[in-house]
Parts: sequence; structure tokens; C-alpha cells
Amino acid sequence: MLYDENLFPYLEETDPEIMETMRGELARQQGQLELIASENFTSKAVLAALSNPMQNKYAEGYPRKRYYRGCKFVDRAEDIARDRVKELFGAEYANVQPHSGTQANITAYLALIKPGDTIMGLSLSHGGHLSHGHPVNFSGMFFHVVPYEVDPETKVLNYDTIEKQAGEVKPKLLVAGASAYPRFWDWERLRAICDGVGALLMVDIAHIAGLIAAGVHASPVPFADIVTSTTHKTLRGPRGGLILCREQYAKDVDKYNFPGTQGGPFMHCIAAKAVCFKEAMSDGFREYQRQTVANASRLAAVIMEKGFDVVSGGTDNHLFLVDLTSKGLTGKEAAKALHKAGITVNKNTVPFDQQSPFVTSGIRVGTPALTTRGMKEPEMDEVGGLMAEVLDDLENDDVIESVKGKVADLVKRFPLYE
Ligand code: DSN
Repeated sequence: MLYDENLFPYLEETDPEIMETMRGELARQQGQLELIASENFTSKAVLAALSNPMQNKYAEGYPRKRYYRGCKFVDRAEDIARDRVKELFGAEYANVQPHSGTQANITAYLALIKPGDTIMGLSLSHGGHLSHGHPVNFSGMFFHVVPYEVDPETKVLNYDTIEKQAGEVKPKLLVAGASAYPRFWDWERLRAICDGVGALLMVDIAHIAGLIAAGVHASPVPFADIVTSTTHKTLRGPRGGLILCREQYAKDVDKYNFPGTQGGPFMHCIAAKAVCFKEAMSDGFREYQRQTVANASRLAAVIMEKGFDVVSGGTDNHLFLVDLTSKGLTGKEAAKALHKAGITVNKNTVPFDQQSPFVTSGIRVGTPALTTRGMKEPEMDEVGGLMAEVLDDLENDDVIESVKGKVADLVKRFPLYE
């Protein structure tokens, strides 16, 4: 019986070359300190759901309105996923078919505005996302984009400035949400700004969806016209996207996702999303999100105590940005040296960065993955110390080797997938 079997021996026999890459990736995830803010480790239940025969099923359309026969069970899975995510976020309507966060954003734009319309989104180099209007992205190609930025002094959003800019620009749509912004968002204020200029409000919660589900960050659902998200970051589910909206946008959201911009939904992934939403309703998940934020706050404090600049002086969420300008370092060289020592982060531009996005002056640091392993404040003290050791002496191979050894000891105390 398929469901009683461990499937990996079949893969080993059919394709040992790919099996080797999978073993390597597992060992890599187990053996290093994962601090990429957008990454996490799913439960074994989510991984199991991803490897299920629903992946064989075509189900274009929506439950009970499909273009294919044989959809009884995938319909049930999609209904469960939709009901759970609506309950989790208190949303009127949900679409769980987007293959990714960017796909969800494409659908949301088309449901709200027309190509050529003016949008305002947070600039990429100030923490926004490519799909919030960057010129190299579809969003920048198809819409007239006027980006907003953080305050030059505080590096935090100044809502008075955004209001003034929106009054001048008169956008059809304001896009909120970010990939590298460490502070709380004031959704109510953004709604008021939008109402003042006749704009719609779309919020991309990809990074902070888990925090919002757990009540650790305020929810934009009561204020936004459409909310989009990924499911694999703080939410800790399979790779994918979702859309939450008011009932009035339901038909357009469904239409512009399928047939508008996607074909057949990934039904195995939708089943895995349902599992993730169930897990996210538990007390354990709420505690996990609280700890993720506490860990980020502690790690940022340690890094600052070690003499590094943290953008905006700390964090309210799961991530922070280290500005390496005063140390004469680039994000590129810092991330490379940390990686050699077994600590994985990504280089990241900081607001008003003088370096290119490929070099950058900063690194982005996030705690969702380490918190999933069970690490708490004492481990953040250790991790912060190890990061500072490397960053203070980037070229010193002895330091890197010594930190690498300490990383190996630390991760062994917090097993992953064992
Ligand atoms: N690339 C993701 C991140 O790292 O934040 C956003 O799509």
C-alpha cells in the first residue's frame, strides 16, 4: 500500500543521482544555521502531503466547477484548505490556487486595476518586493509605478509622507507589505490614506503571514481590499501562494487566477496548504511565532551590542537588516564569509544603499527557521556572537574554521527531520 511505504527506496533505485542531491540538501539544511528570513522547515506532515497522488490530477476550475471528471477528492481538499484559511485569517473569501506569492500578486492586480493604471508600492531597495512595481518585473512593465520609501532619518515608514505623496500621485492602488522591512505596519492608517485619495489597498503579507495568523502582528484583513501571501515563509507550509479578499472581489479573483493567469492548480500542494493551515491554528504555532519574534529581537540586540548597525535600531517582526557600511564591508562579502562558517543569510540592500543590488551594503537576518528547530534566546546569544566573530575578521580562515566547528555543535543540539 502506497500509504504504508517509504517511497525513497524507489527513488534511490530509479535515480540515484537525484537522490544524492536530495540527501545533500537534507544534510545541508540539518548542518548549518539557516537565517534566510524567507525560509523555514515544514513539518513532516506537510512534506508527506506534498508527495501524494493528487499531484497526478488535473483540476482546472474550482470545486464542483471543474473542466475534468474525477475531482471528488481534490474538491474536498480544496474546500478544506479554503475554509481553514478563511477561519485562520477571518477572511470573507479565499483562493488557494496561486502557485506562488508573485502569481497571487498578478491575480490581485488584475482583479483590482487595469494595465497602465498608477500604483504606489514600497521601493525594492527600501524593503519592498520585485512584484510591487519594480521596473524589471511585470508589475513595473504593465503599470505606472510611483514607489514610496522609508524615512531617511528613522528608516521607518512615515505615514504622513506617504499620505502627502498619495495626494499628489493619486494612485488607483496602494500596495503594502515587504520582503525586508522590520517594523510593524499600520494598516488602518493606510486604509484611511487610500480612502482619502480614492485608492484601493492591496497588502502582501508573504513575510509576516505566520505572525498575523498567530496574532503577533496586526491583521490587514479588515482593512485591505485584497491580501496576498506565500505559504512557505513564517506560515511554514508548502511553497505556494494564496489570496484573501472581500466577497465583492471573489469572482474576479477566481477568474483572473484561472483561467486568467494560471492553468491547472497543484492539488497536492493545495492539500499540503490545508495541513499547514490546520497546524497554524494550534497553540503550539502561536507560541512558535511569539518565540520567532522574541528571537529576532534578541539576535538584533546582540548584533548591535557587538558594534554593528541594525537598520531602524531593531525589529518588531521575524527579521532585521544589518547595515555594514560603517564597517567598510559589503553584503556580498559578509554573506560569503558567513556561509563558509555554516551561517546562511542573504545579502540585501539597505535603504538609500550606495551599492548595487548584487553587491549591497547589508545582510538580511531572520529567525523563523532556527526557531522551528527549537532555538530560543540563549541560542540567539550564541548565534549573534558567532556572526560577529566572522564579520569582525572576514579574511581569517582560522576564525571561520573555529566558528564552523561551533555551528556544527550547536545544530546537533537542535535536530531537524530526525
Ligand atoms: N525572495 C523572497 C524573499 O527572500 O523575501 C521574496 O519573494
